[in-house]
Amino acid sequence: MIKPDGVQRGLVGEIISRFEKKGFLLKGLKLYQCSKDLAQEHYKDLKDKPFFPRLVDYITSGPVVCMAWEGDGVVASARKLIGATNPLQAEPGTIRGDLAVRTGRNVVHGSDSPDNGKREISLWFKEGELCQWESVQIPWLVE
Ligand code: IDP
Ligand code: MG
Repeated sequence: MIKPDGVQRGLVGEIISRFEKKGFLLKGLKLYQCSKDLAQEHYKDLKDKPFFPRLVDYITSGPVVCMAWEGDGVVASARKLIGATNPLQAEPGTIRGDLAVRTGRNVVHGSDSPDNGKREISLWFKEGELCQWESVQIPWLVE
């Protein structure tokens, strides 16, 4: 997901492009302004953290871009492309390492496990919003 700061800062194309160029397949995409309930549910594992209310305010502060990406090892690989939670510790070359400076404005979210990926897709996308299609690039990406 591209967070509201990524949308406001005009980074949508840049961020989508990094996942596309890597070779993952875009199966779902939408601009979406989420409710506090959805933000709280999405981040429920962090509900006891002191920054939780600010996190919910941040994620609901403007539209986000919801994305569903498919590919071998996509969850772990996307986390590497995204970089460390604190952008000042994220490696150069990662999205957060290149494009952000604060943990509380780190421009992008990525699911931390395949199970959470499924959970988050079902939270953020409705039935029928994902597209099933096969890329003509597959034989050039996978031997
Ligand atoms: P992740 O996004 O790298 O998976 P998590 O620990 O799951 O990191 O935290 C979720 C989000 O909560 C972070 O991306 C960041 O926006 C916010 N967050 C995490 N730790 C802090 C903090 O110490 N201060 C403010 N915001 C934080
Ligand atoms: Mg996380």
